[in-house]
Amino acid sequence: MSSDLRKRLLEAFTSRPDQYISGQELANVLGCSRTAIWKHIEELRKDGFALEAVRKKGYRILNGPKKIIPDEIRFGLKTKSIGRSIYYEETVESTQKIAHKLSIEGAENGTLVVAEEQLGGKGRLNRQWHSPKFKGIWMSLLLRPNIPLMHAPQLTLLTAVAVVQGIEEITGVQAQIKWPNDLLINGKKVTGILTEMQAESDRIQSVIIGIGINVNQELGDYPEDIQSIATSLAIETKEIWNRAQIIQAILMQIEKLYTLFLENGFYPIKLLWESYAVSIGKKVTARTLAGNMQGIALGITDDGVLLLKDENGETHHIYSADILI
Ligand code: BT5
Repeated sequence: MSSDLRKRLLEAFTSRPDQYISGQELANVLGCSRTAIWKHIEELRKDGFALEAVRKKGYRILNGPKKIIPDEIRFGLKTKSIGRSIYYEETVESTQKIAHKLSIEGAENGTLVVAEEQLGGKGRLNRQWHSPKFKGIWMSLLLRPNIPLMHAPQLTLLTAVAVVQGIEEITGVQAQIKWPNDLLINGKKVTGILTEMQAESDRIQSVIIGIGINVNQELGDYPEDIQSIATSLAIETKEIWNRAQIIQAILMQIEKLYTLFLENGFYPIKLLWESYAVSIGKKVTARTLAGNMQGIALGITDDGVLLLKDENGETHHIYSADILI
């Protein structure tokens, strides 16, 4: 389907919200046949747009793609384990919380929790993650890797690479990774990742990877305090995106990279990660719980730890911090 025609069709609808537009008028304005319009409308419907058709009046858009239908994620998903089992709910406190509960109940590796809205979405260090209804991808993936405890943070970096690749595949936009868990487009945050773990003595029971992706928000959808630091795929591309399709692309990438990781270790992931990293080679400030430290971000170790060279030439290992570029 011509994406240009689709875009213009959506523009025609969104410029006249609540109004009916006849098929003939749409065909005239967009310079195509009424059959082409009808086909595009069917495609949009398939993508979850609520489009109403009334005889003699025409078409009207009721709203953008609304719900994520779990079947839409499952359909055509070629993964073996990642996302084969999907737990979906419209409103939750946090998908992380549900995934933790499912983990205790013995949920299988690859189980995915998806919600339309989180009332208590979590960032790191108990910060809030703004998760408005129908606008983004709020999901948690449960993995049961047989790896040493200290390697678990590598899965955050692996996920960041997978999300960059999934987003790029669908939207054509390449986000950049800011160590350890932010994805940025034009310097603003489009995705945050939160990795939590359940472990017993030194054995990992499960790793729960929370992924929050801003997809169809407009700037006004954000609270004021994050408007200047956040962006969404829609803001950057001026298009509304089908979230199920993006989830599918990301799950495929996660499975590919996770298999590579289990077979060959972190090194191949590290190389990919570095190719998308924004902070490497730059002067940054690492804000850690122990205080701020300035220096040049040299790169990451084979374990995924950030290396920071301070002004005295001394190199520090940073395990956890917020990075200001
Ligand atoms: C993160 O924390 O970036 C991890 C976010 C993980 C969210 C997912 S959604 C699915 C799963 N379920 C959950 O409950 N959580 C995970 P951190 O690096 O600490 O960043 C948090 C900070 O980002 C906040 O203090 C705000 O400044 C900013 N922020 C909050 N909501 C945002 C949003 N929607 N977009 C961009 N920035 C946001």
